[in-house]
Amino acid sequence: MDTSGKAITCRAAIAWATNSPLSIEEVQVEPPKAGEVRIKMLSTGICGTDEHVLKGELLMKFPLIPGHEGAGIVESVGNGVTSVEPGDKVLTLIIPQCRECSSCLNPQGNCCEKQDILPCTGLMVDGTSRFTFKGKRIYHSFRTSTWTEYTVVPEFAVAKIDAAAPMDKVCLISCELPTGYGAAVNSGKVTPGSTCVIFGLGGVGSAIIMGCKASGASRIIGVDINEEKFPKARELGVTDCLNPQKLKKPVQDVVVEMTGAGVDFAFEAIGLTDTMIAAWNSCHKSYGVCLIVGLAPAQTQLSLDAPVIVTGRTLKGVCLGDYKTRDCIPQLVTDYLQKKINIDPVITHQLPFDKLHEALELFHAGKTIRCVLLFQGQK
Ligand code: PAD
Ligand code: ZN
Repeated sequence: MDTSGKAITCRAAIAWATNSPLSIEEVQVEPPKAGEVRIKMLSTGICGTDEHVLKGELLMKFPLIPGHEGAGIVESVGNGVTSVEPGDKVLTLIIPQCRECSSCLNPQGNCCEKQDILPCTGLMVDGTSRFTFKGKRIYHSFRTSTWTEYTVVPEFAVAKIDAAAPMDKVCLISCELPTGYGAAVNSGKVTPGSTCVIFGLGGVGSAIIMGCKASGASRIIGVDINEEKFPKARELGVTDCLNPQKLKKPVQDVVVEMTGAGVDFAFEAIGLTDTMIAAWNSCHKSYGVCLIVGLAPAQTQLSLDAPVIVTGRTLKGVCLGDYKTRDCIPQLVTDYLQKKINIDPVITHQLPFDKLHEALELFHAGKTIRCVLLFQGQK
């Protein structure tokens, strides 16, 4: 049945308010307007950023349809869309690439000004939503909203990928893999023989391990309070695992002792200010580089010991691994198909979308690295 130009009724997860249960409901998804793309979702991940949304740590408008780490097939396109057409396999991009703003035009920048995270409007660029439930407006999250059978996304937040891509897995290449892997290879430029510490061994931390390993780091220390994450971290390349709750001293002191004078590269992939400071203090005073990947709660401040900044350490924020997303993410999918990078080890669970609640329980219990939700048409 040709659905183009018509509203589609489908199932979507609605988060009604912060810290309250989601429900899967029948929603109406409007056709894409000019410059927009409607996508039939095939798979989506559950990322730490989605958890920040559900806990109210970002200033979002509710009710909303969560999710951003998505893979699907273009169902229809609005006027003026030229980069994709119905039938194309695509990934949704939480960090878009408009190719017009100051970040996009600068060779070093990738945090496109059309992103809808900081701040979040919950709306498409024209200030309206494409989702309704019983006539009531439902907000978008990050102009992606992937926990739904159909979504509408601006063209600049869509990456067309290889037609051979396995759609039950590659959703992770929309956020988790590039964020972590890119934090190591692009943002940090981890060097062969270097020492690294990674705070947080979840999905993003696991991709950081892969990037450090691929860069030839000789020692990779993994830090997590959930020791169930350690076996996978070791499998991916972590050489030493630390649980800060079991140490007699602050974890940063232990890392400095273990490495002589601090690591070359420290990564924070949790999103807490305390662990950001611990990562900073784990770095070598003179040449250590501290990379903040985790997203701290809205309106929190980072307090650093100011005098030691002049010793030469670098503090760097990481936005989606510094990739210009539409330019680079399709290549990462191709690299995966050519076995140059591997996302398979981080996919610990795959569940049908209907089992979203079970997936969230597993995530909250710390049992998953990444759980991929599969929509109909995908197993
Ligand atoms: P995740 O929940 O899979 O992993 C977080 C890990 O941190 C888990 O293994 C936890 O056990 C561990 N953890 C929690 N508290 C502590 C603590 N106090 N000390 C040590 N370990 C702890 O999340 P994720 O890997 O999907 O995301 C991690 C962060 O990265 C999160 O803040 C998310 O918002 C952010 C992110 N940033 C970008 C970006 O572009 N910068 C992109 C994607 C995700
Ligand atoms: Zn831009």
